[in-house]
Amino acid sequence: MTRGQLLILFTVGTLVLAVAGVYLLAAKGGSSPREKEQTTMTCDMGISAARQSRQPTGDGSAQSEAPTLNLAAPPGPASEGMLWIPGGEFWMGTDEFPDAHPLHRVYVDGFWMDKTEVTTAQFQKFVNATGYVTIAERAPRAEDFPGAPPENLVAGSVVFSPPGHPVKLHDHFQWWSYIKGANWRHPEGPNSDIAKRGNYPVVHIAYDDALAYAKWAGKRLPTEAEFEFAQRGGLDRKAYSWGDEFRPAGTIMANTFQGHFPDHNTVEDGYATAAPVGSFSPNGYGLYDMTGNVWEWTSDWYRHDYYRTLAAGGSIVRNPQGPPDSVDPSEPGVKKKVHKGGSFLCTDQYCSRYIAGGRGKGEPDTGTNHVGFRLVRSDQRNPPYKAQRP
Ligand SMILES: [Ca+2]
Repeated sequence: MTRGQLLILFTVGTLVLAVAGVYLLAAKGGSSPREKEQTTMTCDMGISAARQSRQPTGDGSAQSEAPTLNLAAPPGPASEGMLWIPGGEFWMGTDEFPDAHPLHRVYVDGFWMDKTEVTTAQFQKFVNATGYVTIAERAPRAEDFPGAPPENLVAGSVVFSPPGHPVKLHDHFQWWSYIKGANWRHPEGPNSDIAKRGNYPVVHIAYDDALAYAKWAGKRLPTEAEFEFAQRGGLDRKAYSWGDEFRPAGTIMANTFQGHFPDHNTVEDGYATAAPVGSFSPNGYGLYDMTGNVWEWTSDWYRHDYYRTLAAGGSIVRNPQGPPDSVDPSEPGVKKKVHKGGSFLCTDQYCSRYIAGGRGKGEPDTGTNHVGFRLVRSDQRNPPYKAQRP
């Protein structure tokens, strides 16, 4: 699902869901509905189905290959709101999804990381200081979206708009709408605001918006490998950032989706959309919401076969920064960056990619109300990575 598809294919909404009940070809893609259904299902079929089709890793030396964390002390005092992530060697990926397979050995240098997702209050400071206008606040240009009806070329963003009844899960247009006036100040559209959401993750952030904030803050987006190393919190190949049990001793550990997706959220965890940052327990490194709440941008391009390419090399991959280009067979021709961590819409039933090692993806110009970000900073002793721009 991309911003461009919604702008071209559907009537732009105000606050009410506007979707067609039929599956339409992606304007930027070329796959048939059947092909698209199959590839989308491969990524989003839910963890139970995925486990039935999983491919065994086959390594017999797990104990000797547990993560090797760097032991050096932090290189200095932490900046406000950041934590030292020691870096080291770990197993990256998961067997649960074809695009996150196979597990492969990765080394990352130590780095500083924001303890929480960037909040609306933090983003407000950036906007106050710079006058920055996010992509969602700018009217889309006709030349960027050929084929879009002129009346659809209005500033807005993509909002989760659940139907009131069960729908087939292969058609994500059933629950995503382009809403006029939705942006970081108005997460669900013009009638919503952030007056009482200063401590919530900022959302409707496109990739370039995150880069602009990062430049102002003197930080950068994490690579996918850095995010995953940090997400695992020092644990080895666990399903979640806290261990293998989703609810250890019945405790809810993250903001995800309960009930029947997408039509009926029972909100057992207390949050139908984003939760204030730090509402749930931190992981082993002290980082909050590394699973669930909102997806987070990384600097890596998304390729479905990237892990297979790395694993084929046979050696430990050091500080990988993603492939040079993007390929997503489920939406050919649409270049995407990797999202990590999952969101408040993740559920065992659908989009289970909140599990550690799972991968999300999104077109750089597409912010939604379940995508945000957090930033990192290199240790000055290590060379900074060059951020890849879309
Ligand atoms: Ca929730």
